[in-house]
Amino acid sequence: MNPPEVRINPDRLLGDLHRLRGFGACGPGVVRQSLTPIDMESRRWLCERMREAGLEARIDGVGTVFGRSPRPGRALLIGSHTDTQPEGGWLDGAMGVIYGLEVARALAECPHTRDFAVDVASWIDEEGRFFGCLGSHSFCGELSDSAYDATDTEGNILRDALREAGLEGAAIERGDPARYIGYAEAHIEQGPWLEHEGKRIGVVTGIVGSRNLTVSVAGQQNHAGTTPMALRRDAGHALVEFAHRVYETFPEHAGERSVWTIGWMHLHPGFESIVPGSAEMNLQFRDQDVAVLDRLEAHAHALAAEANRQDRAQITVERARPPSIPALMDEGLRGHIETAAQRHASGDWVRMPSAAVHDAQVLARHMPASMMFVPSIGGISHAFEEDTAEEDLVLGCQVFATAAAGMLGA
Ligand code: HGY
Ligand code: MN
Ligand code: MN
Repeated sequence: MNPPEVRINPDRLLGDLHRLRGFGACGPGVVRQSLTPIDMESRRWLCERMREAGLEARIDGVGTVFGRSPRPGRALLIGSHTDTQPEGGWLDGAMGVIYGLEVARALAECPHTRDFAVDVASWIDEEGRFFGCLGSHSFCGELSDSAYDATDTEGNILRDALREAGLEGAAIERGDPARYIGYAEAHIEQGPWLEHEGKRIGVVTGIVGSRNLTVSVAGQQNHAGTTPMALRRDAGHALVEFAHRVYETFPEHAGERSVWTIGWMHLHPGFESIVPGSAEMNLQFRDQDVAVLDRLEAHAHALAAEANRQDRAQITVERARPPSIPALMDEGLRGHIETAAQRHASGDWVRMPSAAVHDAQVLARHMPASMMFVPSIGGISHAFEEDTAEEDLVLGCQVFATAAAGMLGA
């Protein structure tokens, strides 16, 4: 299964990556949250680049940039996202979209593969400013109308943000799974394993599921001086105690690779001389196994019940948004990535799970899906310092292009 020599253009690849980086550059990182003006500016640029690559490109009604190949026959769909976290790295998502663009160009330039169809997508809002993996959910017909009422942390409503972005009434791109042989996504690993193992390519076997809970506490706002400690119903104390119990007891209920994170805490009203009357925090946890996720979610509720029996502040635990569901990658597509990795990075590749969530796990519910990783320097991501060695970016794209040709039957 040795596909012909499809050659990427490293200068063109790196040029587009750095041009995209410029939209919202913030030191070495990027701030380009979905549907903001800078994000829409970058989408218009990407749309133009897709058209120059011969794709019929447009920005759809939820903000996904979609480039459809005019070539006949079933296509390979390649995608990722170009929106970032509120403090994001320059490669998270962006690399996979520009890889898709470069693969479409490289296959079109190779006599053996010029008639293959490659569609390329930048899915809107993978990072969940409003709704995690919004674009891939929409493309796959999984988006309910209520999603348009989703809000960001400042209370902006998705429906309004789409109108302000000039997308109101624009047609929604709906994927027809019959058009595709499958989906492929390249991404930075965002973790330390490839670097730790001394490998340059990760062939993804499966993607974790993630659950996001909101923990809310109702106490009694009061005077920080005159209220005796024994009489307080201090929501802040109850929340911090709950958080402590999570870190103390989750390991007993977790799987080998489970992770959990408290990303934010709010105490109300948040002044030094007022005992907090209410408080809330998020609790996110991830694992490849739904049974483990169920166990951890049940334990979070058990911790709240245990705390409430002390009849101080009252704790409630509820889902902040629908869970993201674990997914296994397609073995056939994975085999093409492995063949390409063996060809261009013999001995430097490894199979591995994804501890990050990705649009690929949404597409995997509708067609065969695959993912490939390149290393993250220091394993850092979702931070301005996120980076990948240039030679790994170039090698990754070459492996991905050869794999794509193989998937399409070269
Ligand atoms: O959080 C994630 O795993 C993804 O990077 N949004
Ligand atoms: Mn991310
Ligand atoms: Mn990402």
